[in-house]
Formats: sequence, C-alpha cells, structure tokens
Amino acid sequence: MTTLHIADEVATALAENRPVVALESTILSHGLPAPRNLTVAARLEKVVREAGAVPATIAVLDGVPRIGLSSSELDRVCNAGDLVKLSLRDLGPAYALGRSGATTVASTTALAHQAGIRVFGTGGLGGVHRGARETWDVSADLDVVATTPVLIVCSGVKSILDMGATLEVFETRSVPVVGYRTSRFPAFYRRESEFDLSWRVDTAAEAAAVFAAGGRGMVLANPIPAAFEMDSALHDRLLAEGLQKLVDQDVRGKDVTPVLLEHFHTASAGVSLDANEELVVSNVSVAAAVAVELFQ
Ligand code: PSU
Ligand code: MN
Repeated sequence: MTTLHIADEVATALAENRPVVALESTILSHGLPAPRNLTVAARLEKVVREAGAVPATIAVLDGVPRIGLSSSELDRVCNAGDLVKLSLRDLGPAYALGRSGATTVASTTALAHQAGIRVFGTGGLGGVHRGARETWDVSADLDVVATTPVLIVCSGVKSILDMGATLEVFETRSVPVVGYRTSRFPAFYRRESEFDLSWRVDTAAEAAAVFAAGGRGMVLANPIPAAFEMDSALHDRLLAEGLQKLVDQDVRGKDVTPVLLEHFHTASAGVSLDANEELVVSNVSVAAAVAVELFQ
C-alpha cells in the first residue's frame, strides 16, 4: 500500500505524543473560492497552533498522500484548478495514476487515522441527500465516520441534505452525535435544527473523555458562532433557489455539494462565505482544544 508522506513537524509531534489536528482540503479547493480559501487555510492552521496543537492539512499531490502541507503545497491546493475531489474510494486510482486531489471528510478521516491522528476539525459532513430514496446519494463520509476511530468536530450537515435521514443513518451505524454546548443538532448556517441530540458536553475535557471512553468515531456538533448565524429568511431563499438550480442544470452526484455552496456564496453577497469561514474556524479551535485534552 502507498506510504503516507508525513510532514516533519507533524511526524515529530506524533512521535512525541503531542496533539495534532487533521484538516481537510476539499473545503479549500471545492468549498471556498480563491483567494478566500488561502486566507481561511492560513487562519485554520494558526488557530490550531495557538491552542497548542499541530495542524495537519491533508491532500494528495502528484499521487503522494500528504499529511501536513508546506505553504507552497497549501497554495497549490487553493489555486490549482486541476485538483479533483477525492473520496476514500478515489485514493487508490489517484496514487497509482499520480494524480492530485483534495480529500473529503471520508478520505481525510481515513488518512488521519492511518497517520495516527485522532481529531479532525471541519465545516460540515456529507450525509444523506434529499431524494436519496431514488438517487441512493448517501455520502461515503457516513460510512467512514462509522468505521474509523476519529473525533470529527463540525457544524452538523448542511440544510441542502436530508438532516433527519442523516441522523437516522448515524444511529443505525452506531455513531455518537454529541452536541458541544447545545442539545440540538446544528444546521450549518443556522445554530439549531429541529432535531434533538441525546448527548451534550459543555467542555473540551468532557468531549475528550467521551471519545476516549467510547473508542469509536464520533461527531462533535458545534453550532456556528451566534454573530455569524445566517438570517433564516435569507437561508430559506438561497436553499430553494439552489435546489431549483440543481434540477435546471441536472447536477448530480459529487457535484451537488460544490454547486450548492457556490450558489450560496454568490447569491448571498458574501454572507454565506463569512458564515462558512467563521464556523470552520470555531470548529477547528474546538478540535484543537479537544486534541490538547486527549493528551492531558
Ligand atoms: N460540506 C461543506 N463544505 C464542503 C463539503 C461538505 O460545507 O466542502 C465537502 C466535504 O469535503 C465533504 C464532502 O466530505 O463535501 C461531501 O461530499 P459528497 O456529498 O459528495 O460525499
Ligand atoms: Mn454523493
């Protein structure tokens, strides 16, 4: 099997039993426009460092799986138009054929685990798509979270997905979904959805204890900071327009999420971009705090 290329700083931290936080690259290459993605990437790494952990942004470059990117590699992920979206099933082809790509939650989680990293901070998970009864479009993210012992901090799943169905799959696959200072499942751009959670923690130490005790993959659901929550009328309008756009342009499969995100960003005059950035920063800072607690 292909060997991981672990950046020196990350390898040293892992060898010395110091906290490391995994970060994904699809959110940069396919979730945020350039040059905003680069400022967000730099900010995420900074937030992790300030909390006393080491950031490891993950991507595949020229067929090499990289755990921790240099600034020129990060630049490439944010600027190169040639990066494909790589889910877990795409890793073998990308390695063997020498391709470059950005890793999703599924592939980032798997690679983080392979490298010995236990905590991952991101924006939103993939899930069950609306209309999945006909399309069978269920993100591989769910399967990987269910089978890989990594704690993922996110703001729930986007309202573009079928949230109720996604939560049912988490239950079926025995994935604990734990609210961070909330008893409701967050809805990405909005702090709360209509769905209650069975478990809640109020500190990073509690989150770390839950993860350590369970020994399974888990979702720590952290709502968007209140100041950046999207107005609900604006949110509902963007969602309706975006869903219509998918129908009009016959968008399917792995293009659905990027197309919807793009619509939110362009049609909201940047409101959704600010929201997206702030929620990821918040999730990554919680992830770093939990990673630090795991090593106490
Ligand atoms: N949600 C976001 N931004 C993103 C994604 C999800 O708010 O960029 C990306 C993540 O990388 C996630 C992937 O793992 O989309 C899920 O894609 P799919 O539904 O095709 O599995
Ligand atoms: Mn899909």
